[in-house]
Amino acid sequence: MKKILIIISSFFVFLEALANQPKEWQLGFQNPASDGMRDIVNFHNNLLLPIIIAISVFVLFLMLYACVRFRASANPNPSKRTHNVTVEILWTLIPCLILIVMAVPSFKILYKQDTIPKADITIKAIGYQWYWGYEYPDENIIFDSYMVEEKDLRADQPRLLAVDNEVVVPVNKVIKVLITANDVLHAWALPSFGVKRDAVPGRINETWFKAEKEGTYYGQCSELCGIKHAFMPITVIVVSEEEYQNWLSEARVKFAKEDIKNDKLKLASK
Ligand SMILES: [Cu+2]
Repeated sequence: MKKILIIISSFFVFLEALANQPKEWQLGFQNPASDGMRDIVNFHNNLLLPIIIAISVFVLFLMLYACVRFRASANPNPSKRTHNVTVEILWTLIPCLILIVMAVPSFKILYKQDTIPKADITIKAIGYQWYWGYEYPDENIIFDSYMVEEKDLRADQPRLLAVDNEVVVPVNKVIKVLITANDVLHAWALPSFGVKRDAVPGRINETWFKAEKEGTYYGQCSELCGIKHAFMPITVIVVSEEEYQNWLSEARVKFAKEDIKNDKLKLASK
């Protein structure tokens, strides 16, 4: 049994290693690029998956056993029994214990995600119908990020995931993300970083991540927000500190924030 579980979970780990963005026929999670996501993947692969498989196999066994053992021809006079105290206590207690076993590591991960370490960089993501706007409040930078249409895609850009202006952050730095929306509910989600938070008009949610590897990471709006919900992707490029400084000096000019009071004015100023 243990061997089968190891084979099945290593299959998922193998698939995971292939992915830096969603892949065709992908099973399991995308490749983790932060400590938080690694916790989630381990929790899923090493605890949830074995429990799910064990319960499924057990229930299947019970059904098959009942079908064969208590079939009409083998059991012409069925039992009239309606209660069995021992069985009833067991099928209440065992699921409770399973839930407790799952809850402890689950809460540990939740609280770890909830505690934001001292941030090196703060960015603000604003959901609009239907694109994301970004702000680097400490750098006087503000820009919009639209999906690249299929006909305009470069060879290295994935369909429905690439954007015109990407979020750029340095590697191995704590990035705090403030998330809000301008019109309806959206959600800023980036699977590789284990990040997903609702973007709610009129309030600011926060989350954080620390990317461990340079690269391009893709996410999508994850709250059904309207007709073009599927077309407001999120692209984060993780670069070295030096490249980040270069990007900053360009972005401070290109995306200089002009009016703090009204985000919409920046559209007119382009
Ligand atoms: Cu949305």
